[in-house]
Amino acid sequence: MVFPFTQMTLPTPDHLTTASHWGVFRAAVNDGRITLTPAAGDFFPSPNVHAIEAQPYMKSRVLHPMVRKSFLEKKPGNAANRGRDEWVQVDWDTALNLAADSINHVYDTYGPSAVFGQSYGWKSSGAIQSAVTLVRRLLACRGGYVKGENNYSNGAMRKILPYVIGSAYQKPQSFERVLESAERIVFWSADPAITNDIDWFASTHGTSPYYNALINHPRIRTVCINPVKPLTAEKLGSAWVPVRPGTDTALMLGIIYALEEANLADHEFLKTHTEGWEGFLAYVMGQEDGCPKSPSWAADISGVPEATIRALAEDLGTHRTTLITGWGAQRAQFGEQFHWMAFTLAAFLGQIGLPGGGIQTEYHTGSAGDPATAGPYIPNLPVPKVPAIPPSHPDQGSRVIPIARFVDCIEHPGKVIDFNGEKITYPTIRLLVWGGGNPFTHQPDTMRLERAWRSEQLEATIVIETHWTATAKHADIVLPATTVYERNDISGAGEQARNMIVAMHQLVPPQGECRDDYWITSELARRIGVFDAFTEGKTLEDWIRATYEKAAKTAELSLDTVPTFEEFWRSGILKFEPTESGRRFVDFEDFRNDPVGHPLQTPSGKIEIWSKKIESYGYADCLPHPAYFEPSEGFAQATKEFPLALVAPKSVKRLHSQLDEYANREPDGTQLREPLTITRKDAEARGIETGDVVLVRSRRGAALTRAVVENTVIPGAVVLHHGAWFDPAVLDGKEIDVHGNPNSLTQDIPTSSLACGNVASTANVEVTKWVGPIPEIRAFTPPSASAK
Ligand SMILES: Nc1nc2c(c(=O)[nH]1)N[C@H]1C(S)=C(S)[C@@H](COP(=O)(O)OP(=O)(O)OC[C@H]3O[C@@H](n4cnc5c(=O)[nH]c(N)nc54)[C@H](O)[C@@H]3O)O[C@H]1N2
Ligand SMILES: Nc1nc2c(c(=O)[nH]1)N[C@H]1C(S)=C(S)[C@@H](COP(=O)(O)OP(=O)(O)OC[C@H]3O[C@@H](n4cnc5c(=O)[nH]c(N)nc54)[C@H](O)[C@@H]3O)O[C@H]1N2
Ligand SMILES: [Mo]
Repeated sequence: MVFPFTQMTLPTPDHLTTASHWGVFRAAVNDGRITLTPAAGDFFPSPNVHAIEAQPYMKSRVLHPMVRKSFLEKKPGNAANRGRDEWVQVDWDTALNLAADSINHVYDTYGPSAVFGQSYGWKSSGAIQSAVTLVRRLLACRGGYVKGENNYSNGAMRKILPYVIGSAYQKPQSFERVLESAERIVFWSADPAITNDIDWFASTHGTSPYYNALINHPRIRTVCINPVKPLTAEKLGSAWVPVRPGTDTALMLGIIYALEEANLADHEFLKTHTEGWEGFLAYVMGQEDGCPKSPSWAADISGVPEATIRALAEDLGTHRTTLITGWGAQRAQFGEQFHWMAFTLAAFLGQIGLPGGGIQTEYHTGSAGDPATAGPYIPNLPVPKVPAIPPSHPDQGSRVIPIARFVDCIEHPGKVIDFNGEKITYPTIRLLVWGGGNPFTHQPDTMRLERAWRSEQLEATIVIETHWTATAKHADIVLPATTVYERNDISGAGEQARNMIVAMHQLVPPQGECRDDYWITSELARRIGVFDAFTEGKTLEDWIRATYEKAAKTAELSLDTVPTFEEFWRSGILKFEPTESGRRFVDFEDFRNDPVGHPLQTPSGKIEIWSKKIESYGYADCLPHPAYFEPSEGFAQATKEFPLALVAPKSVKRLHSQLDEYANREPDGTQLREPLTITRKDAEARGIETGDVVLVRSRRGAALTRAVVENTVIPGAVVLHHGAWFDPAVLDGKEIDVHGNPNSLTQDIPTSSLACGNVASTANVEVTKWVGPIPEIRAFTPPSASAK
């Protein structure tokens, strides 16, 4: 079996170059060992370089096509055994034919409404070999699939902002302008020192010089409002205001109330640039519900002392203030309220549209704030649009579901839910195809996902993976993909600023029998009868060249000379400098100066603090104005059985689950469990010390972790970072995760009827010292397999 286009006529590179989410690198290879050196222009190289270099060689690599034993014997083969069956190593033809048969069978019998094909996930850098895009393109060519709308990153924010500012995305202000003019910067639920390590394309860490300039800055004072002491606070020496998770909107309301009391609210700005602020103020003052949202009310809920709330109002209200909002607080029940209330607070401060003032909703990731260049966008292969499912189809349901509801959808075909003003009917899902994503890491309530994944309704679960993640271990068929270091590709660098185009050179040969994502999906396309549509007759090399040549046309507008493809491929990097307009950009500047001439794309043309559109939906969980809602779990819901609140933020050592094999690895190779941060007070009450193996339980599941006793979280809350691999084991007849994946504990509920986003914290837990025998960590051990 050979791919028809095998010619490899790419020019020989002068420098080996590669790109990953963590950076752009020059590479050297000695005896198969990769050494990566951050490319010139990377201001703050990732601390994770050594783990990245080891990626192709990790113990957890998938090296051969594998099929679950009972699936191979008879499809779907005891679906309840997914994740605990034996494995059979097969040849590529057998694996591809089996996968193609399953795909064909589901399409021919039920149609595209039975296929969940969103394949959500952070795959690897590289425009052409983006596994998630290739899976979608493949299934679109076969007739379409059920799409997952929205995302796990900022689902609540992206759905609420169009109602508030008329756009889901806010173009970031140039950091130059912030540095020139700001006096206060509030990092609210934002920890850019951690989250700016990566980039959807490849990070150049372009904002690190600006962050460095904030250390001991003579004019700018920084504050971090967060249940967890952020690394950013440590690096910048910021004040840390610990807040109870899920209570920020109460805190913001308290600040707004205090601004009003102190005559510091900018009523002129509210009158000219916002809609519905008076109705909202009635809610703040308690005229709507009899409850004034005073600083003392806010203090009781948020745990932030009343005096601090008043001091914050006074300080922010009398200085040029930028609010930098991260996304952690919106990945929670009622998460929509966080950014709506933050914009409302910024409007009360009246500085939106001023340099160094207002609010930045993207700053903590993708190095937003790095002044924009005129560099081209490097797109993935297109996913063709497909016609709607014929209405008469027996499996008919909505073609699009909110992405984070996919488990609910598998469990409840035909169920009707609210979603952003519409009604969605769940289709009957019978096939999952996943490449480049890890639902056993991203979906809340992993054990509920596992139960749904084991349903007989699913005829097949096909996973294209580089590593034996929990998702791969739960598949029927696993197709082994090369890592970026084993193949060629092309990438942009600098998600927001578009600083570079990077040639991604193959550094080492494929491990085992691994094949490129483009090869795997092309071979599947051949077997499901869509090869020509899928490949358009192009080899990988043709796509790389075509992508560059299209980008070069845009590059011609800003560069004196644009290298030919051959020159680019040999040199590896094409760089773009910030433009003058990029360096001077201030968001909402035109709107501020002339709200009538430059209206926002909202119904009123202004910032909507009261949305008639949302009012028309009549949702109980998203009112016409931003509000505080008490979450179903958290501080206010502490019980004797589950007294603590969980926070599950990003880890400095991983990108989600990626690199986890190296995140808790001792120099001698010993694997440790994921650390759980608990305060001294809470640890002492439980007889727990640093290094103890501790069990964390919630109403949904349990995980074994390693205690770190430290006062870096608000007392009453514990921290378990996102991304430890789910590692289930049955102990005393009950399944527990023995490695520390936080989603073993979280709730799979929608943020609200509006965004139906995912919830990553909003969970009560209890922590106890583990006294039983300590189970082995098997997360990174590939399953053993018999040969066919
Ligand atoms: N509790 C909690 N849950 C969360 C979050 C949280 O903070 N807390 N964060 C949420 C967020 S913001 C997100 S975006 C999601 C992230 O969820 P995901 O994006 O699903 O997580 P990743 O671990 O990045 O998964 C990417 C997978 O792609 C695989 N992969 C990498 N390169 C390749 C390749 O070249 N080919 C193929 N075929 N596969 C490849 C990797 O091995 C990995 O398993 O998680 C969400 N879930
Ligand atoms: N190193 C690294 N960087 C990453 C990622 C990664 O996995 N690793 N993932 C990338 C991705 S896909 C995304 S979407 C972005 C996500 O970026 P974010 O969503 O901003 O990152 P998180 O760490 O989930 O949350 C940010 C902060 O919110 C805090 N927080 C949690 N709950 C609350 C709350 O109720 N109130 C307040 N005030 N704060 C709260 C957390 O403690 C954390 O410090 O990061 C990106 N960058
Ligand atoms: Mo994300």
